[in-house]
Amino acid sequence: MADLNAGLADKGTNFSQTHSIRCGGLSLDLSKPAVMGILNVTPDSFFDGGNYITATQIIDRAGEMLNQGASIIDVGALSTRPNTTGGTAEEESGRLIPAIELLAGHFPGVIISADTYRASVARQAVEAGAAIINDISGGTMDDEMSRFIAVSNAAYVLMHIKGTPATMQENPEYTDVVAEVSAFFEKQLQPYISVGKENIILDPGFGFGKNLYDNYRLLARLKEFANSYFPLLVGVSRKSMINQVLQIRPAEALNGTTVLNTIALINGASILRVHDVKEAIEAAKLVELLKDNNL
Ligand code: 7PM
Repeated sequence: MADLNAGLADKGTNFSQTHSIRCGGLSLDLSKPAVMGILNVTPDSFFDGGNYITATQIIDRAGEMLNQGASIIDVGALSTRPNTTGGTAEEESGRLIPAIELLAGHFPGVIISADTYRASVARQAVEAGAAIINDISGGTMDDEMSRFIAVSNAAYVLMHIKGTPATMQENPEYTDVVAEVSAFFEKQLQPYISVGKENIILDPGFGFGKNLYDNYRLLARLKEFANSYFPLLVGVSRKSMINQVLQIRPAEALNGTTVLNTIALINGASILRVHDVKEAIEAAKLVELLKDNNL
């Protein structure tokens, strides 16, 4: 993973020394782990089941997550569940942009993340007040995305996916999943390293074109990514890597989620993307004490 630092090595710093990243006009404090709360404004999201559609519901749910300690609200308007195509750009932006405008107006100073792989939607989202673009394709599904992000002040979550949401779970195979995800990061980072963009967050993309064992391999070896210049985001909340092992439904997966979030934190995650903010904050507080070097 040393190569991930190559383009930035001359800056004489790495993420472990910077502790914050710029998100548009805002700054995200990463001196301790941050929690990103998931806010779905889709009619068919797999866990929240299509709640949070009306303006009141959006404000109430975001307010609740902020009260519980979330630093970021991640707004998504497109289902990226396996075997779906998601919907058109118009359907997506028609739900996403009003939600972002509403949140930006109601919670000024709060970091809003827009979950989209489309450059046109990302541009509108930033204009509407989004400070982070969360791209589950890491720039692979829209050639315009890297051009936009390279010149934007918005932070960028560069997530690994193998394939596309429609096909990713068909039969993913890796020789070395950690090496392949690292190589993907290096390739997809190039447009940003070449312009000196620093506010990028890396995400191994749990469940996105990985089988059960690939997901656990990534979690076990997360430290190999955490050594890079860029902070790491982990999203395991109520995912099948928990439900499959425990033979439970997503609604029953909070305890398993907390267990995996704890492991992710111990292994160097800086940001947890979750449905359940309170429990993630608790895990972060406890692990921070464990990591305290004065022990
Ligand atoms: C159905 C299946 C619906 C899976 C939703 C999902 C991540 C993400 C998602 C992640 C980042 C979910 C996923 N997962 N963005 N968006 N990292 N950066 O469980 O792991 O929320 S969608």
